[in-house]
Amino acid sequence: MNVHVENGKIVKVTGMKEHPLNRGRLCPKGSISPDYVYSTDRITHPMVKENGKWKRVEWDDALDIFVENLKEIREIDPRSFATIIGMPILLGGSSTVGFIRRFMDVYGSPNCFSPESMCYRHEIIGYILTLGKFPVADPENSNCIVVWAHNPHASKPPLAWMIERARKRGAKLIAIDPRKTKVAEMADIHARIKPGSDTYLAVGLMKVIIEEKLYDSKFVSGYCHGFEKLRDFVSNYTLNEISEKTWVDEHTITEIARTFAKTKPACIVQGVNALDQVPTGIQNARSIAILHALTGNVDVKGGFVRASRVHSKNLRLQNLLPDVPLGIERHPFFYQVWETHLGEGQGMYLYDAILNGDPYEIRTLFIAGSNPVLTWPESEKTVEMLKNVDFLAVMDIFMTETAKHADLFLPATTFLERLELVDYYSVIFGIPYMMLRKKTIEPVGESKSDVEFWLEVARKMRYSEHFPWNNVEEVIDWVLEPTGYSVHDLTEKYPSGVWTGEVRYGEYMQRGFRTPSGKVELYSDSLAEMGYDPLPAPKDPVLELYGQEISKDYPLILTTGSRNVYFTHSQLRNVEKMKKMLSEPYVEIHPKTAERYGVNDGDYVIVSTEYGSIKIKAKVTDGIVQDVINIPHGWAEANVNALTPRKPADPISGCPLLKAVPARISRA
Ligand SMILES: Nc1nc2c(c(=O)[nH]1)N[C@H]1C(S)=C(S)[C@@H](COP(=O)(O)OP(=O)(O)OC[C@H]3O[C@@H](n4cnc5c(=O)[nH]c(N)nc54)[C@H](O)[C@@H]3O)O[C@H]1N2
Ligand SMILES: Nc1nc2c(c(=O)[nH]1)N[C@H]1C(S)=C(S)[C@@H](COP(=O)(O)OP(=O)(O)OC[C@H]3O[C@@H](n4cnc5c(=O)[nH]c(N)nc54)[C@H](O)[C@@H]3O)O[C@H]1N2
Ligand SMILES: [Mo]
Repeated sequence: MNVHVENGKIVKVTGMKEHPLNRGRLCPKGSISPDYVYSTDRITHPMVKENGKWKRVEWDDALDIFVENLKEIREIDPRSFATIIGMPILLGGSSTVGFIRRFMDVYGSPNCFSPESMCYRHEIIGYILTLGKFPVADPENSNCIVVWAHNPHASKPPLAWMIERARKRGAKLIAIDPRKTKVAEMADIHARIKPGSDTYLAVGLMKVIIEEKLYDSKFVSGYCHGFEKLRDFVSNYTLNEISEKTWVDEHTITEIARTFAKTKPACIVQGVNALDQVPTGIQNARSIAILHALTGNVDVKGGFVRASRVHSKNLRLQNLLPDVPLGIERHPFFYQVWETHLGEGQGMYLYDAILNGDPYEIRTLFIAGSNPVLTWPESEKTVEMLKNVDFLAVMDIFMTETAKHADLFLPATTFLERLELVDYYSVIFGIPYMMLRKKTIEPVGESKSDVEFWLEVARKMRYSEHFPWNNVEEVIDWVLEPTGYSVHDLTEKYPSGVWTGEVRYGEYMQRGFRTPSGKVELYSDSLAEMGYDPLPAPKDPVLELYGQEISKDYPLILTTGSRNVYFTHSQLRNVEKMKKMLSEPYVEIHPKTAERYGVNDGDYVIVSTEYGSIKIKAKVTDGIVQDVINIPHGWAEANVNALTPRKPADPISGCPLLKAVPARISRA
């Protein structure tokens, strides 16, 4: 976006027409950036907690406190220092994430965590295990788009606009969602699926495609491994059983399968987290990759494609590490799939380490750009964990529910007050593009950018060998070196970004698939060797994790987190303009379900699970399927994560269950 600055102050932001992704449009969150940057709630100086009270300190003292603690811990066991970084930092691109993690590599702690423990990572792993790479759907050029567990009008507007453009030129559209999203309203077919049953539906689609011989036999025989095994496997399921499990009728299953297989090219746009947060998260992603492969839509324009990556230098020094992170012995693919290193631990294992010293103690925790009290599951335990750690440092812009528990508060700049390399458009959107996010104003108050903070910590730790840089520009120039561009180029010559490669249509014909078999792994020997299901075996999350009895006490299914265009997770509630748009959280309930419990629209209800209860306003709507309730996350006044379990649910990735939790409601 274009940021208009007058006398060192941001006065407004507008869309940037030349940007290939948003093409000049902004979502409401972009437009209100000045309110966010200049919010009077911002904490703009470092603070330490003394006898339960915050005390303002100078940066140098704050840095000394932190560094002394790190030195002490390193003597005991460097692994006892852990970091959690959240979305704003992950979206800072490789020069920000890699930088913080390089520090951990040099320090000697593998214990890096992020919300990827429950988001997106699972999709990446599933696609790599199946295709040896991580492609994305290409709706812009597609004639049949399946939007599966995704609500891009709320969560990824540029993608919603791509789908709208495709729809206008006549592309078919299919939505798979328990809720009536905008995409579902636009769609030819809307499968109102039971949450958590998606692997069943995928198997049903494979069954129809295989048994009706709608698959691309040339691609399957030439480039797929394990077709016969998959064919035999899907023949074990009847459409009747799949319909019972998914609440999608047989006719609709068949129609989706036929439409998807017969329309060329076709693609499936997988949501960013809903299919992850169930026991079959990896298998869901595998299923989506398999459906593209069966129908010959891999590496095809309008299908499932990959764009060339930005060839920048990697800041990580993982070979210096003494050990793998927490959770990885149990879930090795979460850390590494063949030659692809994913570089962090499974955060659900932090709880036992901090609370029980299992398998060893975590003594110091650093959290930046994340608000786990509201965004991580089982918040009662999350709070207990934050209270139990010996030393907690939080770097944030505001005094969040998480920061309240800190011993040290470090004030961060917003994304408009620092320099960053945005080099992930190709990975997320299949657009081979790179752009520098400029520092538009000087940091507000004494706030520091995350990378500047770590540069200073590295200096005080005397890590000059691995941190030879004097400032962020030098870091980014180092990262950019192989690309032939510099910070200067991207600021002066190409301020709106540069194209960095192309979309690699037909890639497999040149280089095959980088899997052990060299083919698309419909059947995965790698999963079989580790004792996991080699085929996308469906599981009912409730039966798998709780057993049938639970439904006596908790008969409803709670899905959580559905995005809203005005907020990002727990953020922006303190921006008046946004709070006006939506002032209070709510639980969505189908009219028939509401009637059964005597609940009217606007009533307050108590929603309970085995993990806790919250009081929340009821929104009675037929926009949600019967017997399912939906609650967004990120609201301190009704924290849905008080209701969610932290226990790893997916045996392959360790992802917790956030999308199909047994629940009940009662009148408040
Ligand atoms: N405005 C805004 N945008 C965001 C974010 C934000 O907080 N605010 N967060 C960003 C992040 S980190 C992420 S991960 C993405 C997430 O963005 P999306 O992937 O769009 O995720 P959700 O809105 O959680 O869920 C998408 C849809 O999945 C449906 N769903 C729920 N459970 C199931 C299920 O079991 N099966 C199926 N088939 N569907 C189900 C929900 O009803 C919802 O309509 O959004 C990103 N964009
Ligand atoms: N029940 C349930 N829980 C969920 C989800 C769900 O669907 N259901 N979704 C999950 C998903 S997919 C995700 S990705 C996570 C997201 O989880 P988090 O990443 O923890 O989400 P946010 O609430 O956006 O927290 C970001 C914090 O960073 C601060 N911040 C902003 N910019 C900066 C910066 O530049 N530097 C620093 N240091 N701080 C900054 C903000 O003030 C805010 O406090 O939530 C997860 N939680
Ligand atoms: Mo996410």
